[in-house]
Amino acid sequence: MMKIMVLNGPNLNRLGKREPDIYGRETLEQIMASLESAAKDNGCDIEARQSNHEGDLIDWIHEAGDKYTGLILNAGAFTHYSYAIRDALASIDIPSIEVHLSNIYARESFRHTSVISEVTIGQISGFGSIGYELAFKGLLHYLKGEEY
Ligand code: CA2
Repeated sequence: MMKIMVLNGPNLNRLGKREPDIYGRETLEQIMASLESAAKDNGCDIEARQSNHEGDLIDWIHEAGDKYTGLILNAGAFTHYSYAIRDALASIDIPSIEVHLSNIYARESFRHTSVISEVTIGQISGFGSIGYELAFKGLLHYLKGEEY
């Protein structure tokens, strides 16, 4: 059984409450429930966690590297400047995919940089909540060793 860790970073627990034009109307719980059901249909287990704290995310990245098959990560604003999260991703041997609900390249210039994308196998940005399922599909494809 493949086990996928899904991590969500700062402020993503506020989804569905404000800025629906940018982030949609679904809550994080609803988005994770849809992902879990899509994963179950493919015989995969999802462990979804959210934290507003960088250290929690780093500890969970390490845990994913030790105990999981793959990692899906929306690091929120840490994406743009956290070398510590980047180093954590570089320190594990499982594939990870970066997800953003919004198109970070169509927003403020500080969001155009991702310091983590070099150490992930790919990035999904701008497709809203379905982005997590696209990332899951890409990860599965990669883990099965299929060609792109
Ligand atoms: O588009 C994404 O998924 C982001 O990772 C979301 C982060 C942002 O800092 C990144 O640049 C792009 C922020 C999440 C904030 O979520 C909110 C939810 C409701 C209301 C306000 C913010």
